[in-house]
Order: sequence, then C-alpha cells, then structure tokens
Amino acid sequence: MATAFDFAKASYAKFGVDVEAAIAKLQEIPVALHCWQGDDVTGFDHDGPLTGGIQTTGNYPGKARTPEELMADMDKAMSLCPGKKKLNLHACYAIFEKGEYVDRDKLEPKHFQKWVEFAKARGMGIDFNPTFFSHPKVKDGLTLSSPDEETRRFWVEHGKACIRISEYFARETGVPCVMNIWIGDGFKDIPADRMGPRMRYKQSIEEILAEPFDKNLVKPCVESKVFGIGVESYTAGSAEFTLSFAASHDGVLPLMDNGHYHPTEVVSDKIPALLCFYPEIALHITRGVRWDSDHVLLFDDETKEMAKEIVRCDALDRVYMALDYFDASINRISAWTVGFRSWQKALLAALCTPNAALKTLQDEGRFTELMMMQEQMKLLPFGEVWNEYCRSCGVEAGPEWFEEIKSYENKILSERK
Ligand code: RNT
Ligand code: ZN
Repeated sequence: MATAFDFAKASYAKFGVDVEAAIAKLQEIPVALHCWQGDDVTGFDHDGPLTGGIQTTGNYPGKARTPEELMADMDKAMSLCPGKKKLNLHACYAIFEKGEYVDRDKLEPKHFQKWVEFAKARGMGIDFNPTFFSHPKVKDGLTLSSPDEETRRFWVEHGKACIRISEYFARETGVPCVMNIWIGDGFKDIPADRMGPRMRYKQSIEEILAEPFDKNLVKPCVESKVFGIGVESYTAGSAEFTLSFAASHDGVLPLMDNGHYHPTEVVSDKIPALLCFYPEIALHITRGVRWDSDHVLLFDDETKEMAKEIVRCDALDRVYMALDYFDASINRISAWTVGFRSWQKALLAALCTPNAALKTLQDEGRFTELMMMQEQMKLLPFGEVWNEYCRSCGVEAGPEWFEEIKSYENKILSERK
C-alpha cells in the first residue's frame, strides 16, 4: 500500500526533486551545537556575570551547573535531533581537576580532555571559541583592542592557547576545528578614536595567528558585530573590519552571525556575496527579535532563505554552520532541540527545492512564472519528507520527543536546586 511518504515523493518528483537523495545528503552534513545554551553562557571558570554586551534573560529552573550535567543535557538534546552533529565549545568551559585552576592565558589541551572523550564517543568533531568576556581582565570593556598593553597581551596569550587547543581537538577527532574569534570590545558612547582600537585589534589577531598551526586542521574565523548591550555606539570588530581582515589574511574565514546586522539587512543575501570571494565561510545561526536577542532558532522565512542560499550555491562543504542562541526563559534542552531541528528542516527544505529549474526561470527572464512557482513550492507536502528524514535518523518526527523532555525535567532537572 502506498504510504503518505510515497505520495509526497511523487509530488516532489513532478518538479524534478529527488527527496530520497536530499535525505541521504543531509545525513552527512555536520551542524555545530553550542554548549552555551545549556547554562546561559556561564561556563566553569568563573563566578562573575556574563559580560561583553550579550545577555540571557529568563530564570527557568534546572540549568546545568557542572560538566557532567551539561554533557548529560546535551546528550538528551542530541538524541532528539536528526542529523550529524559537531560540538561547539567556549574556552570558559574548561574542566579543571578538583582544586586546580589556571587563568585563560594558561589553558592547555588537558583542560578539555573530557570534552574530547565526550565528542569522540559520539563521533563528533569540535569547534572552539576563545572566551574574551566574563572575566576580570576585561578592562573598561576592552580585550584585544585595549590600549593597556598588559591587558592586550593577556588576551593575545589566551588566543594563542586556544589555537593550540583547537589543533588538539582536530588531531584527536580527525575533524578540522573552526576557531572563532569574537570580542565584545566597544564603547557605550561616542568615541574619540575609532581607528586606534581597530589597529590594536588587528595587531592582536595577527599575533594570535602567529602561533604555529596546521591550516588544514584549524580554521580561524573572525565574527563581526554591529553593537552590544552597553556598547551601543562603537564596536571594534565591525562588519567592514572583520571582512577586510579575513580577506587580507590567508586562511582566515569571515563568520557572519545573522543577529549582528541592522534589522533590514539579511545574511541570506550576504552568503552568496561572500562565496564569490572566500573559499570557505562560517555562520552563527540565530534569531534576533528587534535586536541581537539570540532567541531560539525557528523554521521561519529568513532561516529558510539562508539554508536555500547555501544549498543553491552548492556550498554545503564551504560553509561551516553553527547555532548560536541562548534562551533562559524556557526548558534549555527543548531550546537546543527546537533550534537544531529548525535548521535541519531549513536544510532539508532547501535540498528539496528545484533550484536548477527556478534558476532557469530567472535567467530566461520569466519572472512572472518564477513568482508563481516559488509560491507553489511552499505547498508541497514537506511534512512527510521531514517525517521520513527523522525516521531514517531514528528520532521522533512529531511532538512525541517532547515527552522525553518532560520526563527528563521531572526526573533530573527538578533535582537541581
Ligand atoms: C555574541 C556573539 C558570540 C557569542 C558566543 C557566546 O554576540 O554572537 O558568538 O554569542 O560567543
Ligand atoms: Zn555569534
């Protein structure tokens, strides 16, 4: 008897789309899941507040307090998500032995050994981020761009330590490590010198990258930002700064976070622009509501459009995709799961789009028909393809996965007071 999926397959085939090929392809594409959704970007190396102009809001009970809890929570989330995962860590998630502590400039691979074991046991690669915030050595809101040489040096040493750790991750897992440099450095009010901090930031990144590393193993990125909370007037690592830095330094990738632009700018349009010039680029995928609020990713129009661009530029192997959001107002494991599943849906929908046929309509100037067809595509039975994809990955397609969240919350999270 023909199944609902058979009908869906036939509906797509009419438009020349092979949904089984799309499903097989998506199973191979890694997406990095960020550890910091699990504990509101706190980490294990400090007790202070979250700084750097980023904020989590909400006080949902049950946040992870230890490496063991965080790993267990991530495991739970990942077990509910289809697709291939990569682990995304921040340096502040270093794991110290009892009584041990080293500052960020002295971090070593051994402080991440437990994470490596975690990743290897699950067949995952690891991405890494130096943590240039939430630390007493952030001076007047500045790190790598600080005019205070001691401060700047400390953070350069942190960056170098992270290069060494990134290479260790890549060697251990056999998967290249994307190392993303993002600093919150900036000013609340109108600066008297905009170029000075940028020149120092440039010099600092160059000093970090002078640490020897294998370019096939470590992929350094620079992430831009337009503003932060309390840093509204000026950001050292602006879009022009980071793009120019990446363009002028061999092997450095630009990283676009879609929360980091003015509200009418769209990263979906920037992806193909950058792909004209860079062999590889990186993304932080998030959802901003009115500002860079880092809401949980949903299967919404711009999310779909970003995925479509990656797929129709045939760039799934040139774009490193990582999720970056943090919501403390809802169950954090559900937040991870909904966001990861949303990006999987967006990629799957993009892979089930007759991109070549639509491109032909554009190139032949048949814009009336193109509009009609793009609207028509929206009504194809995508839900059935999603169901089949989830089945093929051994996870629940429907809301049944939420039962797992509820019981985990009752059994495990409720014990965390
Ligand atoms: C901040 C940047 C940055 C952070 C993480 C925690 O606006 O998006 O990527 O979210 O490093
Ligand atoms: Zn980001």
